[in-house]
Amino acid sequence: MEKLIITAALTGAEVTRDLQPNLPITPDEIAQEAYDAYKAGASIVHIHARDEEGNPTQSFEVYREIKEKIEAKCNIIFQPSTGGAVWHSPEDRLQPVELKPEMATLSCGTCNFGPDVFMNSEGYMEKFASRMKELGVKPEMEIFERGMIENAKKLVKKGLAVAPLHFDFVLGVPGACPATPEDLLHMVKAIPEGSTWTVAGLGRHELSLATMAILLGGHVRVGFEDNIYYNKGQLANSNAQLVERIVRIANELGREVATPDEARKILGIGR
Ligand code: KMH
Ligand code: ZN
Repeated sequence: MEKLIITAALTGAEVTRDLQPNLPITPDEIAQEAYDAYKAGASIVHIHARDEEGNPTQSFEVYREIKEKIEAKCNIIFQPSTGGAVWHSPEDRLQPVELKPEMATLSCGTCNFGPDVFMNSEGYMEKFASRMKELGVKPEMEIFERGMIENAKKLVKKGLAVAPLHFDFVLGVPGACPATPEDLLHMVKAIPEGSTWTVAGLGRHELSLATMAILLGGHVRVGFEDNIYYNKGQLANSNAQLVERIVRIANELGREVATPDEARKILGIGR
């Protein structure tokens, strides 16, 4: 089995310091948290930037500062969000792609997102995909619902994305696909042969779906964006603490953990 790629989703757009006092917000805090996650075993960091008030921002400048600060510390793969927050415009969301990161997320359809709607029309998905292709940015296809896999395949068919694709199943968003083992299996069976995949189970589902992914040959995303707890009622101390647990489980189950360079090879980055 391929080595395990662990992504640390450090901040997200929805979590606040009131909910998780250890949430990294400033570029310095995010870079330090990325470095700690890297030392713990993460090979990708999924980044959401925040402005000086702590609100989500898709500012090119803030992402640039974060990217430079992380790169000064380690060679972890920098993966900015193009999902942003539900209220960001598509134009704003696309800004960090102009930094030409090795990877960026690409949400593959519209769904309910708690009380809100996370809008991803076909036209904008195509725009995001083609800009990423032009700049040589590997998209991570964010899948919140089963039909979104078909949207991702359509991007390949239209020549806007290149197979093999890398998918991230984000399961357990209120209003979208639940995070049961059966739901994950359904998703895994639906992606084209040769694809790679990771799973981000929300809240208490993070650990069970991560363990399934380790066993099934998939990859794992953990972090405060998806889950702020270590155990029921016990907040996590850091993103690194959540990464460390995945490394321990992988070791127990006999799955080796990938370094950033090994992750690059598995994902075909920089070929
Ligand atoms: N914050 C969500 C509305 C991504 O990063 O690409 C979208 C999101 C997806 O987090
Ligand atoms: Zn995100």
